[in-house]
Amino acid sequence: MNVSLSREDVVRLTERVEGAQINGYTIPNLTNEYPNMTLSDGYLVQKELRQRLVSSGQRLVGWKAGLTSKAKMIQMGINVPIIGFLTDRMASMESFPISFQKLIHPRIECEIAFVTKKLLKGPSCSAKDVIEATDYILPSLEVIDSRYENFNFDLPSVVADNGSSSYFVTGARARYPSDFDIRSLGVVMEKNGEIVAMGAAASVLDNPANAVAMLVNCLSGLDEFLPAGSIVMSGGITPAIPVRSGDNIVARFQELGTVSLRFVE
Ligand code: OOG
Ligand code: MG
Repeated sequence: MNVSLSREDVVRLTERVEGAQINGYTIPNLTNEYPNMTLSDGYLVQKELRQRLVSSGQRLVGWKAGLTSKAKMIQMGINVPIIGFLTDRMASMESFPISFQKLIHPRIECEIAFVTKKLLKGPSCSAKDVIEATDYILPSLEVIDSRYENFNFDLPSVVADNGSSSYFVTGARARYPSDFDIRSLGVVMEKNGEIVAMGAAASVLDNPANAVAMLVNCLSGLDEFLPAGSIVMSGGITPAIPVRSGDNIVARFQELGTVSLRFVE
């Protein structure tokens, strides 16, 4: 691993990111202060953050892949997929409006979520392995909220901020991945009744199952694996859409039904 941060630096940066996440304020990119910070350093900070949240009582429920579609890579100016972790505190429900109190500049993404029934381990996990280990797939929405000013970041900084993770919501209609071709699933996203984005699941690394395989192989590089019963968000299909208090989002997925989300003060 190509790391430049000392243990003290990792702890310091984790506290900085954690403060910004909990209280909802922005911080400069971590690379401003540590220009030699690498991608591996970013994952060290992310791991420290995960361990702190877990020891404070949050439960690890799964992982997320990010920057897995061209649309997202172009929007964010980074062409390397990333991963982040998901805890029970990030899970929200469709019927439960999301409060803007601790949010900065949230954006919404529509994604295919996978729920696994078998352990998956890298370093050579394939899309076929992922499909075999998948219990079912769900339509989902992710709320991302970068802790960096103007939603601008570089790769080590966004990884340290756990891939901008904020909330995720899944829809109720579970489907078996063997029942259809995931690649051709279409999705239409509406904000306050107007179509704001649309796409097909194939935009995500040609098949969202490839994003899950990438995630498992990335986990292996971090000496981790994906336990059975994990939820995995495979990454935004379309560019992320900014939202404000009062906005209503509905994502209509072909075959998977709809997922909706409302934002309040
Ligand atoms: C990074 C997180 C990207 C996705 O689905 O691509 C992500 C960001 O864009 O802030 O969650
Ligand atoms: Mg996402």
